Parts: sequence; C-alpha cells; structure tokens
Amino acid sequence: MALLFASPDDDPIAWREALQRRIPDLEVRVFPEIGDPAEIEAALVWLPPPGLLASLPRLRAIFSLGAGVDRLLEDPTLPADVPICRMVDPSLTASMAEFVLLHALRYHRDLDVYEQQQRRAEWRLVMPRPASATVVGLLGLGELGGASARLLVRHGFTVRGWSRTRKTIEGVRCFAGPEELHPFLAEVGVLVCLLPSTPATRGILNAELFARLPRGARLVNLARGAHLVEQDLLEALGSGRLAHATLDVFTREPLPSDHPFWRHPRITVTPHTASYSLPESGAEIIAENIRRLRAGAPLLHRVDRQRGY
Ligand code: NDP
Ligand code: OXD
Repeated sequence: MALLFASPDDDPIAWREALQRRIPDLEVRVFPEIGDPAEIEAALVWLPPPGLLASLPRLRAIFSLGAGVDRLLEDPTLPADVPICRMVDPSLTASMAEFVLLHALRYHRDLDVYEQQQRRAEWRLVMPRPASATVVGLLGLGELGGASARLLVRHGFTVRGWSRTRKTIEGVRCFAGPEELHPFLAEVGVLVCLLPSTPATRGILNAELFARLPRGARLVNLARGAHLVEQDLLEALGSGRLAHATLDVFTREPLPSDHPFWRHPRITVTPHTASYSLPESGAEIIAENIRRLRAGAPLLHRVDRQRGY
C-alpha cells in the first residue's frame, strides 16, 4: 500500500520516518512525486490542491493532518465515498490547551491594558485579582476545548463551556445548543472560540454575540477565520463593547499585509500557530488507522460529512 503525503506546512521527511518506524513496509510518496496514482490507497494531507484527492482512483482513506477539515470539505471534487479521519493527537491537544491558558492569563493579568498604557508612558496599576475572578468561556468542548477547559480549571479560573450536545467536565459549567448560547455568554470575560467551521458556526462571532458578553470582554479566536465577522469585531472594539481580541486564524491566510487587523492597537495577530501536531506523536494515530485500514477495521476519528466535523 502506498500513502501520499501532501502538505505545504509540514515536514514530509519527519512524517515519513515517524510512520515507517511504526509500519516499516509502508511506502510514503511525497506530493508532487505521486508515481502511479492507482497505487495510492491512503492520503495524509493538509490543504491539498483541489482535485488532487479525486485524481487517486484507488483511494480508500483520507487522513487529515489538521483537526479541522473544513478546507478539505470545501473541495467540490472530494471523492464522496472515501472516509475522512481528522487529527486527534496529544501534542496538538497539549499545545492548544497551553495557548488558551497563555491568553487567559494574559488577559486575566491585564497585559493588554499595560500594553496600551506603555504606549502613553502611563504608570497605573490594575489591582491583581485571583484567577477565579475571571470567567473564561469556551465555544466548543471537543478534543481541544475540553482539554483547554480542564487546564483552565486546574489553574483556578472560573470556566464555562458551550457545545452542541451537553458535556460533563468537572469544574466546568456546561451549556448546550443554540438556546443556551446567550446564558453561556452572560458572564464571560474572556471568550475563546474552538468550534469547527461548519454551516452552523460560520459567522458566529458577530455583533449580536458580542452584545451578549459583559462590556469590555476579550475575544480569542483560535478556530477558523470564517467564524468571525470582521467588521463587527472592528466596531465592537471601537465602541468598547470588546476591549481586545487575539486572532490566530483568518479568512485569508497569510493575512494580507494591508489588513487593518495587523496595525489595530487592540488586536493581537498570531500566524495560525496556536497548536501543531508533532510527527512523532501524530504518526501514532495515523499508523493505527493504516493498520485498521489494512485489517478492514473501523477507522478512528472519522469525520461526519453531514455535520461538517
Ligand atoms: P472537536 O470536533 O473535537 O470539537 C468540536 C466541538 O465544537 C465539540 O464540542 C462540538 O460539540 C462543538 N460544536 C460543533 N458544532 C457546534 C454547534 N453548531 N454548536 C455548538 N457546538 C458545536 O474539534 P477539536 O476540538 O479537535 O478542534 C476544534 C477546531 O479547532 C478545529 O475544527 C479547527 O478549526 C481548530 N483548530 C485550530 C488550530 C490552530 O492552530 N489555530 C489547531 C487545531 C484545530 P459536540 O461535541 O456536542 O458535537
Ligand atoms: C488544525 C489547524 O485544524 O492546525 O489542526 O488549524
């Protein structure tokens, strides 16, 4: 069996070695060196060129190098009957939870306020409060949102979470479904988005949602740019409805150099770097799924195409 590796962002050599340490007879071909397309039965991909997967006539499984599969599902030529499995990996989860904690702490300790004050050479103390005084709300309580919630609880934050179906996470007040979105938002001081991008969630970070947050709340979008209505964010920051935003993901990546987010004094931009899968740990789940594919066993972390995640 040959596996095709295609990603503009990941190191093909490191992935090939990590996979072959686990499955020595696995042939890994790296795009664009495909060879005979009919020999490829599995693909490990991140942002593959549209049409690539459709050009593989014997493809039996698509493994996403990312947790989010929205871009894959956007390809109109995506083979309809080939299963898609998304990335669930301890290094991806741990680095996301760490990034969420980092920003919760940053806002909790008012570093965004001090950055503004520094520009004005203004020395003014904001009295520190215990972590429990800051309510962090997570949109999405899946693999990444759930782990982030647990880490925030361990750190002493007051944590709320919202998901499609109800969750039970120790120390977290969990809300579910559209009817509980507004109650969830009511006391959230730091809102973190970790939802998949689907027809139900695109544009969810909009003026109506911001209006439900306490005035001066901070926003952290680590999920997808499509969740955010950009103009609504600029207006919310302008009016003081939101105090600050941290954005790791954008509708266009790289973020164009003339985009207003780059120079906005109340926005922190990071280059889609919140979390990353290391080949050494990520290869574990891919290898397990290849063994399952060979054995005809059910694959792990299959995407529900109807749901979009
Ligand atoms: P999961 O599928 O494990 O979790 C998704 C969560 O979102 C679930 O709790 C799900 O609820 C909830 N959800 C989905 N749709 C809705 C809805 N309509 N209303 C309410 N809740 C909803 O995904 P992950 O946690 O692994 O990843 C989340 C996203 O993070 C990815 O899709 C990707 O976009 C982004 N990401 C960003 C990275 C970065 O570096 N910036 C890195 C990795 C991921 P339920 O469980 O009830 O279905
Ligand atoms: C992912 C990402 O979905 O890195 O894994 O955005």
